[in-house]
Amino acid sequence: MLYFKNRGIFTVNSYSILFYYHIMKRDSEIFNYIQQENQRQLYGIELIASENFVSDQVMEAMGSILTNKYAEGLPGKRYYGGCQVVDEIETLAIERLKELFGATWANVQPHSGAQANTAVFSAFLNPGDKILGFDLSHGGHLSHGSPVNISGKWFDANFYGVEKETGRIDFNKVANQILDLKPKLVISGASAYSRDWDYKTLRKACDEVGAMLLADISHPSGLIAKGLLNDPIQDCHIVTSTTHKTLRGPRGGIIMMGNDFENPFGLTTLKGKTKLMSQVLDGAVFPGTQGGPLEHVIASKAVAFGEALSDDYFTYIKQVKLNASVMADEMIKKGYQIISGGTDNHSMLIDLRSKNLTGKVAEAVLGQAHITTNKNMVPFDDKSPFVTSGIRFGTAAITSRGIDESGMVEIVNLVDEALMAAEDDNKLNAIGEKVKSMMAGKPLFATPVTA
Ligand code: DSN
Repeated sequence: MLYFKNRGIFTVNSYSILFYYHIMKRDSEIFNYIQQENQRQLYGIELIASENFVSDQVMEAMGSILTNKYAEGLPGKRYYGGCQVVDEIETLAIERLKELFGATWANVQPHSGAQANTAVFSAFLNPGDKILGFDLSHGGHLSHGSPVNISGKWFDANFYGVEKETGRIDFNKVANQILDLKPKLVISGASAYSRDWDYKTLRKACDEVGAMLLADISHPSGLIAKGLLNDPIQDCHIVTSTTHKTLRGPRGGIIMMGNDFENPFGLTTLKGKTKLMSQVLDGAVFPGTQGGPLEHVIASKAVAFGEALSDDYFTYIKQVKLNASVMADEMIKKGYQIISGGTDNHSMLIDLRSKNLTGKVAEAVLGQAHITTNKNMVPFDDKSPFVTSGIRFGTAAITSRGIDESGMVEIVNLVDEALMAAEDDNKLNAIGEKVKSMMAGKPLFATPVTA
């Protein structure tokens, strides 16, 4: 039998209460805001696909005295003294991460997913080089070549998208695009794409033109780690990810390599030694694009990787996937149009045009009912990114709170009720009360315990 430990509704654990006590005495302004955010998180339904709730241990490591330590460099090769303890911590983080994904090499220092991607670009590209990524307006990510990001400003960014009829990427078409374009780097991965990726087809095309293949698995990394989606590690030259989405760690980034870590890259050095791709990447993180690593966050990443190696996490992430598929089915039953007709992962993108709603209105209406989401462009959208025709849902956070399939049916009913009451404040407030009572008493991080 599976049940969930409840550690009270004021906050997530006693450590946090201690933390609040100190901060209350020393800075009541900030304490009040943190308490307000604590209440918002506790009583709301969190459906933002890129968010999650971390365990007490993950949070404790992040709030630890490790924040005091400078450690530029890598374990055993630092530019500061006193790194003997953080060396052990960072090494453990790297080893756990490699075990989790079956990677051969890893760097755990990137401060975020966008930083991890920027390090990859700075390692292997020169300004003006051609890159090929998934179109932002079809569900891609800013750091994959958008003109407002360094990746689009410094490189010749080209894009692939989904098919209008299916809402899916046709990987054979992308392979042909790679053969025609001959980019230096191809990026797979998305912020709002609910289907799996064909890394093998992409790699074959990349090999034919000598392109490098990067998989940014920030969204589905937890599902990939546990074998619930295709594995990019051996097929892609490089894999980047955030650590705070389905992986349920602190906010941060990582870079990994599988088969290609010992590939030589670039010119031989003055001493006649050829650099390996992994060495070039290490140098691109520090000193290339970052200064001192955040060792408190690296410790917290290590804790999260340890959790993700456990059977409890496997139970959790399977439930995330099941909850998403139940949610998509229930939305479809209520007449909503899911891009690609469903989901293989934790997320879904919903085109609201058939309901005569914009993403902007839907986000605001659901917010009034304490259901947090984000508006999102849908493929071939006729509205601006500030309005959008779509909304994106994800189940990683709500599953951390202990919600199962029956809870997802209840949530879809509340979502639909709210969207259908878009201009009725009284009704939206009443739905908000139902949401509050549904979430009351559910801890942010509900640890599954097998009795
Ligand atoms: N902005 C994040 C997301 O919501 O998907 C990705 O960086």
